This record gives sequence, structure tokens and C-alpha cells, in this order.
Amino acid sequence: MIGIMGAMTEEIEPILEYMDDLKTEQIGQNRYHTGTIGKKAVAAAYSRIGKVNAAVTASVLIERFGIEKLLFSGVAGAINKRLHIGDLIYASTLVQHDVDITAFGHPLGFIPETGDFFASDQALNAIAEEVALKLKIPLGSGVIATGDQFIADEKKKRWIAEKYKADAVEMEGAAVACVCNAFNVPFFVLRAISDAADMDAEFNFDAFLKSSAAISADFVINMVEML
Ligand code: 4EZ
Repeated sequence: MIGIMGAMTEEIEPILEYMDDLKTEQIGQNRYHTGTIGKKAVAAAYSRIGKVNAAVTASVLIERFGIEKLLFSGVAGAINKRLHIGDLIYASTLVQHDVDITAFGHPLGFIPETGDFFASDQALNAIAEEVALKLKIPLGSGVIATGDQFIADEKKKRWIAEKYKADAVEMEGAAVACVCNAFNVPFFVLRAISDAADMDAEFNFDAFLKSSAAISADFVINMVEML
């Protein structure tokens, strides 16, 4: 079973369009959709926004649905100047930008016995590169910073860029990475840019959520066929 996760309904709806034999089950406050994409068994769900919600859904997908891999699809704010609205970036590593126990001498983002930067699965990343090459879709990779904040401020954006060398920012990726790491499940996090995490972020997010979420979902569907 392959798990596909998003944070918002707009991020998962385009995935469901590609699924056959759909069955839906509610666990807690989330709906989990099982079915097939081609010959592959898939469980898909959106978690709702934020790290805790994302951790719940990732845990349920792993423990209740027995997924062997997790693919996350969604949108993100661009930190790296070279990323523009609609561009795709997958996480090579992810970090929680809002973790701060520096008072005890730990680096920003670091939690004892957990660490700071989570590396995504190299085999899944290689499949993504292959899909991008085959379909001639530009695909970037880099550091994705996750926190329970919608970043819409030039100063905060620069702070995240400097402290974590982040290329994009969102609110779930590192939580999914942390859960997958804990349960030894290979994971992949893909995001299409919806805004630049600046003063126009709120406006651009609303304008581009749907189109960027669909770009990310289409790419993930192409990957599933190659797993
Ligand atoms: C969180 N997601 C945004 C959810 C916003 C509004 C009701 C992605 C995202 C993001 N996260 C897109 N742009 C962002 C930004 N500038 N900061 C944080 O994963 C919900």
C-alpha cells in the first residue's frame, strides 16, 4: 500500500480523481480514501493544516493502513529567489523552523534523540528525477522548512533562509518526515510554489492554491506509476 498525503482538501482532491474503486473511512477527524491507481493500492488523505494534524494522519496511514511508502503532495511558499509560482520542489531534507531549545545549548531546530534535519528517501527522490527527465518537467530540490506559521513577512522569511538555508516553507513536511523516520517508512515530500512567503503571500496563496496543488498532484500520480 502506498500512502499519499496532503494538508488541505485542495491538495488531495486532484489525487482522488485518479483513483478507482474508492472506499472512504473516517478515523478521528480525517477521512481516509483507499483504492487503486493503475495496479497500485493507495491510501490517500488530507490531514488539515499544521504539524500536529500532519503527524496524526501520517501515523494513522502507517499504523492502520500499513503503508510502505508515503508521498506528500501540496503547495509551499518560496524562499529561494529562483523558485516561482507553479515551480516544483521536492525536499532533500526537512527541518522544523519553529523548534527552539537553544536555551539549553541545542542548535535551532534540534530536538534531543530526534535531531534537526530529516533526509528524505533517496530511492523515491531518484524516481522523481526520472519522472521529471522523462516528462521534461522542471524539478528542483532543496531544504524545506516547516513550522506552524503561514509566512507572509520578508523579515521572517530572511530569518528562515539564513538559519536553515531553506528553499521553501510550509506547515507539514517535517512533521511527516519525523513520523516516517520514527516508523522507518520511506517518504517523499513534493510542493508546488503558491507564493513567495512575502507581503503578497496571502493574496497569491488564495489565487494559486488550486493550480499549484494540481501541478504537484499530477507529478505524484506519474511517480506512483513508476513505483
Ligand atoms: C501549509 N500551506 C499553507 C496553508 C495555509 C490558509 C488557510 C502551504 C504554504 C505555506 N505555509 C503555502 N505558502 C506558505 C507560506 N507562505 N507559509 C507557510 O503547508 C492555510
